[in-house]
Amino acid sequence: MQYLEVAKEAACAAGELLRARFHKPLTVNAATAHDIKLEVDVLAQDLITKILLERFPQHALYGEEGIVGDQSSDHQWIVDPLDGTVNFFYGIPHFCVSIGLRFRGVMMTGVIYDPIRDELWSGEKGKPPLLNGNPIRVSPRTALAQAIVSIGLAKTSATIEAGLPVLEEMVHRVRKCRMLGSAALDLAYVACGRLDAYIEQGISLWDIAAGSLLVEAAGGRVEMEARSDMPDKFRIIASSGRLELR
Ligand code: LIP
Repeated sequence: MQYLEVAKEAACAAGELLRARFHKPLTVNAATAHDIKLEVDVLAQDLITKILLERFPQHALYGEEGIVGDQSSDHQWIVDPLDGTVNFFYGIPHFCVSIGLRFRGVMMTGVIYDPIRDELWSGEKGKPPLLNGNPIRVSPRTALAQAIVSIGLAKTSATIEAGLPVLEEMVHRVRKCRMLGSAALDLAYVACGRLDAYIEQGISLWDIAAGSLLVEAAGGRVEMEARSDMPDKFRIIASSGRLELR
């Protein structure tokens, strides 16, 4: 319980920092064809690291903006301080903070906070997850033709090439495909039944760790596979578990 409460505290504090800097002048640390790295990502991760590791100094942290501590520690926090960075940069109010805790390799705790809609998803392994304190479940829909599926293409031409055939196939089989730009919010939306599935071909652990725990705790299914051709990247299919996606 204490880990969940501290994770929520850290997510809300980082969310407050992001909200205060949204629509304000931003420092760009790096920009590539399909990605942008912002200084605010680093500031948010520093704040999260301070809150988590001051409370649990023996824990490690593995984040998009860097790692802290011995990654072979029993407890490892997996953090994306700003998921949906490109949305944030363009003023699109769809981004979040994602914080997960892994104990000896198993996800135990997950928190995702959308500071614009003030929506906080929280969950622990084996317990019903919550959205702003209310229990959530995955979608009851069983027909693919009625499903809404979010597809991510990530950040490189290799991940785009890997994802386009999935989009091309899915767009004809489901009611609607969406590309929302935040893997963590996609997973949170699957966990509470807004989306029926989320699929991405080359995504990082910090984007999907907390959300994967929430989807499974909400009764859904998560298939995650490390890509041998893309270091530290995963292929993920997260869904309600009620659809024939293959
Ligand atoms: C984003 C993911 C999204 C993916 C983007 C990017 P970031 O994470 O949430 O699913 O398609 O390319 O990876 O960079 O905003 O933390």
